[in-house]
Amino acid sequence: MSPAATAAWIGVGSNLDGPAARVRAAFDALATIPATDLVAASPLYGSAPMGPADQPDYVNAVVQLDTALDPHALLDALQRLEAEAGRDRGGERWGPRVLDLDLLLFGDRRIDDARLRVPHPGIAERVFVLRPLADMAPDLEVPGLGRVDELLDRVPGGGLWRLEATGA
Ligand code: A4P
Ligand code: MG
Repeated sequence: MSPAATAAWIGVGSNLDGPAARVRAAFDALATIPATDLVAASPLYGSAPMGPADQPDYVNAVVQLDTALDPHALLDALQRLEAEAGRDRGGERWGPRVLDLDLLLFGDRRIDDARLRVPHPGIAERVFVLRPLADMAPDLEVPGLGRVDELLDRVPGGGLWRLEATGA
């Protein structure tokens, strides 16, 4: 990747239609984004749903990319992959989905416009984001909020379990 590449961190979530396989397939799909390398993927975690409780448990993970795209072009690519996975954008807020790809961090950038907020606004409250992020980069600085391991210490730890490599 060129020297201009930026480290981008993506939250991956699914709670429908074979979620663990969906998350693993998303790792492969993320690796096909143009001008972008997949650097690392976290372990998979099971997690209790945030939002409406009458939906299946989630599988969550985090991926580190190295990208020469700008953040909005990367968001376009993520939304394309969600659509290809059969994501129906008409569902209720925080309702079930086959694939959710959130742009968590884009280098040390802070972005707040009509399409994109980075760091992702939920990052500091979500154990299913912070735990896998801490597996890969505990000392990473979340712009304006602090280190990943410190943020993780401050969120309730329940409702999250590590899945085995072969887990469903
Ligand atoms: N958008 C703005 N900033 C971003 C960003 N940093 N990354 C805009 C991605 N998108 C961003 O997103 C709505 C709009 O947000 C996009 O069009 C984009 O322009 P969406 O993915 O269509 O909507 P959504 O995902 O239904 O809503 P929202 O509020 O983003 O939900 P979240 O935060 O994605 O949460 N429980 C567990 N255990 N695990 C989960 O992964 N996920 C959700 C969804 C609910 N409960 C969960 C989990
Ligand atoms: Mg989302």
